Amino acid sequence: MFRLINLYVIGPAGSGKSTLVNSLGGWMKSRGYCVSRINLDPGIESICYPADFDVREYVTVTALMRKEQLGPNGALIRAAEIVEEKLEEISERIESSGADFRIFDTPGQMEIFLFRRFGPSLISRIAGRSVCIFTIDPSLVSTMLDVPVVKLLALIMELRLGIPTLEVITKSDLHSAPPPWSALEGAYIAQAEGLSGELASSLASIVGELEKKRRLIPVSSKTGDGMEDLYKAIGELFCSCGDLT
Ligand SMILES: Nc1nc2c(ncn2[C@@H]2O[C@H](COP(=O)(O)OP(=O)(O)OP(=O)(O)O)[C@@H](O)[C@H]2O)c(=O)[nH]1
Ligand SMILES: [Mg+2]
Repeated sequence: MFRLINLYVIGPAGSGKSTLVNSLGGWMKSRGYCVSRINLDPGIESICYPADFDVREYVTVTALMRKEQLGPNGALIRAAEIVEEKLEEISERIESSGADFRIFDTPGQMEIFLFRRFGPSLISRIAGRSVCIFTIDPSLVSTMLDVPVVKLLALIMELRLGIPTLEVITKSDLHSAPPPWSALEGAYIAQAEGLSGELASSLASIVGELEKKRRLIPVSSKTGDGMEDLYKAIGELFCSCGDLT
């Protein structure tokens, strides 16, 4: 018997969320799972996957910009408020789909999902086990100073949403994996001075701990590389053998 698992794909703008919703969903379907793909981004123009639920039935950023004379960010915030007002109806509709996995696509301005009530409220309402898949564009981790930024962002996300988080490096067909933090830690501390030097040392130990406990999972939505690894990592969150069946 499969467990119902909600996968919330969250990450910075353009990091490959929507494409991953499509490719991971396709990969799971090809292995016989029943998958439901859900668009929670009211700003998206066109969706690259067959959506079983589309929040744009309720509100779109483009329409709000016109109707309420708002800029794109203001309209997105307003859209999040409108969605929140309809949360009961929306969560009931999402739950009515009988899937093994529900994969949620979220807005590129991730603070809308993360720091407004919309995201955490939705997650707490939807039944099933939930996982955050934090998508990281490899071009954002090209220097040693980038590693702590993404690791800490993922940690903040986990604390804010209260669900386990997997760190996924997308577009692995375009870039090689970032260097391990352990190899860079000394250099990171060495370049900071004064108070920031002391803080850098504490930060380095937190990031080092995070790296030991949570690896970066490289995936490519274009080639399908890493999908199996991601699937296993989801399984390992709930069962040490990694088997979801
Ligand atoms: N080569 C390559 N390109 C990718 C991959 N995943 C996504 N892309 C490209 O990256 C761009 C952004 O992808 P999206 O899936 O729209 O990213 P997103 O995070 O949903 O973007 P927003 O919703 O605007 O924040 C698109 O041009 C994709 O085709 C990948 O694995 N490999
Ligand atoms: Mg998108």
